[in-house]
Amino acid sequence: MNTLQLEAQYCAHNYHPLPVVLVKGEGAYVWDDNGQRYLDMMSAYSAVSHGHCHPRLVKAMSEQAARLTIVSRAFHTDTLAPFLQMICEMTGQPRALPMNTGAEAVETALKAARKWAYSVKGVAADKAEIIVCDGNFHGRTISIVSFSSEDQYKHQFGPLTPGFKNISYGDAEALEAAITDNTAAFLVEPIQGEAGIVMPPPGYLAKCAELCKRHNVLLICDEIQTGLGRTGKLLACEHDGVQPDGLILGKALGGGMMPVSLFLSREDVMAVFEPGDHGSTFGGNPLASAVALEAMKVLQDEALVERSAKLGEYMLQQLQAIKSDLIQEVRGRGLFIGIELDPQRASAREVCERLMSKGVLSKETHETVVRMAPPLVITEAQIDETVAALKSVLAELSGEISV
Ligand code: PXG
Repeated sequence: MNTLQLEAQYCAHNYHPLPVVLVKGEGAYVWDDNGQRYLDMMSAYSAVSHGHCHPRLVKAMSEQAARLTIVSRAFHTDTLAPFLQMICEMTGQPRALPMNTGAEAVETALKAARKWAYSVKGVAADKAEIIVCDGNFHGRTISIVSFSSEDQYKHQFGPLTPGFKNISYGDAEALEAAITDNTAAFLVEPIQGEAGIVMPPPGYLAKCAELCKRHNVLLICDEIQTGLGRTGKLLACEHDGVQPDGLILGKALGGGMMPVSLFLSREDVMAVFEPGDHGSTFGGNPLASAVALEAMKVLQDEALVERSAKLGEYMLQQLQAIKSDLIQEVRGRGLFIGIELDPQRASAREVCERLMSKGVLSKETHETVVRMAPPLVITEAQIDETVAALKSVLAELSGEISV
């Protein structure tokens, strides 16, 4: 049996991966089990922003792995505080609560918002509401899928968790109309990644921040995918000049080496957590903290945020210059780009399959969007290679492309 057959036999079928078996990665490249090299335009949905197997991160991880890995939070360790100090100073958030996966950090934010609503804002018991957006993606736990607008994410996973109110994304007036005295928080992605790199109108987040402030509602930004340089700023909310009351980070925080996530917040919000209220066996462990600290240093030392802004603009221009009637729109910010195809004429899955045969790995988001979110260490020449491969795929598919 080959690897694909073995996985098909033993693994739950909750994914539909492209038929490639990866065995090695370095920078923006990955290799399959036949020695074929690919450019990675996915970077694990932004988790591998530093590139694969970054030498400094491999070193930090192996050194820490040989020293101390997991002790739980029952004891202090010498790695957690320096990591949290650095990320708090970088983001301007006074305090952080460490978890592992993105969904856990989102759950942490929801718990913080509810407890803050009861203990600080004065909402009556069990009445707290959290406003979220249609098209959101915040993870896969029961509570989080309860407020997804995507049927498949919640179908037959009920009973669902109450206490959430959906509004349309990008509509600040809808937010104002949805706020009541019981509203604890507004949870939002500055750019919706899983919905297909959906960008709200300019100034949306700033308007939301103003409304939240006026109504004493917490603005919580899920920057698990958009944060840490992906959109050309350290945080995507900076494009709107917004400092959220709560911030959720994950993915690239772990340097592409391991799951590390955080909920960061204001003092009065984080103060709701007392010993025993919340936790995680692995959250903030020495291995994760050492790797994440080094990952943040690499981000600064290699100016990856600035690189994302510059190369993202270049890539967007190159992609927008492609003349193909299969493309409806190319949109994005920094190295976070979505290519929307005409659903009548092309399927994003097929484009991704053909890109793979030309040495470029990407993944469709819904049926119509091809994602381009490479490691931030990608070079201009590698972007050119990707754009050339895409042009050639589109030419094959339409038989009529002029550049
Ligand atoms: N928030 C956002 C904005 C995300 O993109 C999560 C939360 C959840 O993170 P975790 O670490 O719990 O997956 C994400 C995750 C998938 C999948 O296979 C998830 C994401 C992107 C693509 C696929 O569930 N984003």
